[in-house]
Amino acid sequence: MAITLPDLPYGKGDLAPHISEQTLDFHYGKHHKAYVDKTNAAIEGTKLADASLEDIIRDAEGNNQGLFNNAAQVWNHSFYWNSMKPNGGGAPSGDIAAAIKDAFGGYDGFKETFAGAGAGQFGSGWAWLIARDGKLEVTKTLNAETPVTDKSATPILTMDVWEHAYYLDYQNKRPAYIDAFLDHLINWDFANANLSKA
Ligand code: MN3
Repeated sequence: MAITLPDLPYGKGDLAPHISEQTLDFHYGKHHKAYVDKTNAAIEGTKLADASLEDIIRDAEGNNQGLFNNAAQVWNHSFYWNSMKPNGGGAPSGDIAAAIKDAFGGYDGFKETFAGAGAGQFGSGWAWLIARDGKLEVTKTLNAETPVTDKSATPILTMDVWEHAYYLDYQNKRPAYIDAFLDHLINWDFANANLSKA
């Protein structure tokens, strides 16, 4: 049972003008697909050939860096696509709004902390909103690293800050991409669904 490239939860042009169709052509159609293909090539004929993506990531961590990088990037990108939706962003509603108020004092405090994590990740990586012990936290990870390997964390949202996520649309201006993600793209329905499992 090979790992499959999941369908995007919206059309490739549906996040424009904040993320262009051209960016999704490359980011989903080339980068994400390549991570899927390389993961499948690495597990074929091994004990992990029929394992779930999460089990592949946990097995490869600290043990097979090449497989870990590709498998974790498959998971991280699928989670990232679902962390966005057309006409998303802005202040949240539902249980996530109360949890954000509890952890960050309110939406403005969350924005500042999350944007700081994204802008402050030197080089390639990810900014995350996670739940741990019933409370929200913002974290950042380097390269392919993922909270999937952190047993006490439940991922709520993620933002890709690798240059390939924003360079075609924003060139070197990562903070402009982060602002667009926060103001126009965050899928709070997905965050609420993840929070309910934490
Ligand atoms: Mn990416």
